[in-house]
Amino acid sequence: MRNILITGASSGFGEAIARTMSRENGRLILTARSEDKLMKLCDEITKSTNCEVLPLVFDVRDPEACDKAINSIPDKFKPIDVLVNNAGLAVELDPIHKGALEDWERMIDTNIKGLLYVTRLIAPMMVENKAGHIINLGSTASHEVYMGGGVYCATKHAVLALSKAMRTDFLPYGIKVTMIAPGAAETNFSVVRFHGDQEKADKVYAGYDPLVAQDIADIVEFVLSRPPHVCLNEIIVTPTAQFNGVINRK
Ligand code: NDP
Ligand code: 8X3
Repeated sequence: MRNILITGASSGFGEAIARTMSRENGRLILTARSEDKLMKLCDEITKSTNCEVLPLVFDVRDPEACDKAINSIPDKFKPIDVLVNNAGLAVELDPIHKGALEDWERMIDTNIKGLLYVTRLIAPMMVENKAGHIINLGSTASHEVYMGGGVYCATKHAVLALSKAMRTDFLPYGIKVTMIAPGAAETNFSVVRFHGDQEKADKVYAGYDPLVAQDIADIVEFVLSRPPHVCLNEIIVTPTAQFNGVINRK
């Protein structure tokens, strides 16, 4: 029975990963800021599976809140076997000379610093246990840069660097690290990027079949089903109509 902690479980990939992994009937720790959405998901999983669920409401950008939340996890949900660092976002599509500091800080603080804060609290349990698996959500933006996406792409390049760093640092302890790098997926991602403008968000996915959250959840399930001697270091997945974040059929 595995203990799995998923950040950003209130929406999109995180929510789909939570539903999929709940079929294992293990224990899930689901985190996000949106308490209502998180509680609704936890209730649903509790009613429909034998999985035990612990909701933790906190902002990954706040190191003290991360500390308090992770330290509140009851022993029953420990050791944490799997950490899915999924919480993240893009804000706007501005060229660097027009970028708003506030947007840059939201992306850098969530996608890089938040991922580090959470990992720093969970990884010692894995090191002590000499086992564990960390899955980081990178992106095709971990490899390419597109117009207006500079700071978001920089944060996802950082996730690639940190995934490699974790893999090397944790190698002596038998901890697996996998970075999943999706291309365009229709979740709440673009709605958040464009401050709730659904029409603008819809245009991102018009004219082709984007990935959906379940595609990523299926990959996580596959990654977590490999035998102990196999570590998938990185998986790049795009819609068939997209080669990477720059070249697509649209
Ligand atoms: P969603 O907007 O649907 O979900 C993002 C999740 O992250 C939400 O649960 C949100 O919860 C959580 N989150 C955001 N900011 C914070 C924060 N400060 N503290 C805690 N939780 C936070 O987007 P996706 O599911 O698409 O994105 C998930 C990850 O996948 C992100 O890292 C994204 O960069 C990456 N990705 C997305 C792609 C796409 O095209 N959709 C492609 C490649 C990668 P709440 O707001 O409740 O806190
Ligand atoms: C999200 C996909 O293409 O918007 O990481 O960067 S993209």
